[in-house]
Amino acid sequence: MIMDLKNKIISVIGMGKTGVATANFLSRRGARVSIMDSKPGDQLSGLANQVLPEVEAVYENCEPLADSDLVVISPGVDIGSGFLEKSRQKGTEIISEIELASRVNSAALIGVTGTNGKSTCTRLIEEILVESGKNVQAGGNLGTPFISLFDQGTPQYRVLEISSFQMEATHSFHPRIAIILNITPDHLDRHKSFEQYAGLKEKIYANQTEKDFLILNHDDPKTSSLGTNCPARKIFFSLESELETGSYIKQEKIFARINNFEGEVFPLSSLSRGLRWQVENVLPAVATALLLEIPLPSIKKVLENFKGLEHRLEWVCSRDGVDYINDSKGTNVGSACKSLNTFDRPIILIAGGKDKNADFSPLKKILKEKVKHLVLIGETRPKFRSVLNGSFGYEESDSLEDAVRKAKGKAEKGDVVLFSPACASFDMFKDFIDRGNQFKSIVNNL
Ligand code: UMA
Repeated sequence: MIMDLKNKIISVIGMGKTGVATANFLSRRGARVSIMDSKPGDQLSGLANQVLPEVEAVYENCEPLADSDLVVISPGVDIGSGFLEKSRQKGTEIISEIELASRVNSAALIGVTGTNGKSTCTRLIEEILVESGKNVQAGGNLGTPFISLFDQGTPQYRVLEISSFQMEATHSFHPRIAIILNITPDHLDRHKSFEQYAGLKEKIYANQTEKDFLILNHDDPKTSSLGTNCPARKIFFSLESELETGSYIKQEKIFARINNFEGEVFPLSSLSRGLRWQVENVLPAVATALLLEIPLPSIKKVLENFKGLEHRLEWVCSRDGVDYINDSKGTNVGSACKSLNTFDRPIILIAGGKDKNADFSPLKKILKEKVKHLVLIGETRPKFRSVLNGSFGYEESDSLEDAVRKAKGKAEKGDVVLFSPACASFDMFKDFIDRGNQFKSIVNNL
């Protein structure tokens, strides 16, 4: 569904990565584009300088132009925002950048969604396809907006990490292979309920047909039962059960039964250090590769050498026999629980940050099972205090540096110091990247 953009009046909301790429894309195709942001120009990142001169930039006001033919919103813009009301009332179409890109895209899409593990799975699929000689691009929530990929030519495959934010105002997204890794509560400060959040994740397969594939986590009760009305072929992955169709773990090895392949893929002991703690995200990538008939040697080579992603269960260093792990991307409770479950050794956990209206109570049980000592930082300290309500001891710190020192003080040889905040970062840091980098720098200077 290629759109006729010539001379169309289009308002793009948000002057971040997505908005700037979208505005320039539309302008190059002949649209009359305005880009607006709620912030003043001097508070925006340098990206605003990359807006083409033909595009009108509006600051401190993100209301679309009254005569807009189309409004395109960035992922950070809530579809329910008051400043979109007049456009809604007028019946102006409001779409996401993912929707716009979907209407233009002609490459086969692989879409990866879920609450946790999306980035690792996306990158892994990209690397396996590249290794086997395929022409492939990766992007989406990962960092490079989908719309930016069109500047890099048309590949055979586009592998996209898709967030719940990006699925608001998206209708045409149609991946040939859709993957849902897991669904646990997150972003409940933006979405009204867990059901609404989960519904946005489920939209990933809304347009799939019997020619497509839907890969689901067999071990996650929320995802294993999805897709009953979806005509795509369902493929499962599991850490716990041997599957008739899908990828799974048996006797410490990855096995698969997919297409014409049946048998062992790879021993867990040979997985790269970056993947050893991410097996759950490796299985759907293996399933995707086998569905696309990628030869086994290419899969094995990537599984052996994959570096892992920064800020996701990232090993920083060992000091006095204690491993320090940066999991700053652990921005929700489900992610922190997964990370805690990864280790079979005593854990000193540093957690806390900015609240996303999360329910912390699922942490209570796992803290008792896995955590030797807890150090809390950030804005959520009072909330943790009331949830734990004396059931679990902890220390508090006003700074990350102090928290790391307190954690070090409690750690003994063989322990893990895990920084997995379970919260957003914006109370004390620019973003989760800044937070992870500060953690690494503090640890490296211990
Ligand atoms: N803005 C407004 N009005 C609003 C909201 C935002 O004007 O109501 C403006 C802000 O002032 C800012 C700009 O919009 O200048 C930012 O837009 P944005 O938040 O959409 O950020 P982008 O730079 O375009 O980055 C987005 C994703 N950001 C979010 O989803 C919040 C990036 O995901 C993604 O990598 C990028 O597009 C490329 O696709 C980040 C993220 O935190 C990493 N994602 C969440 C997560 O992973 O948990 C979903």
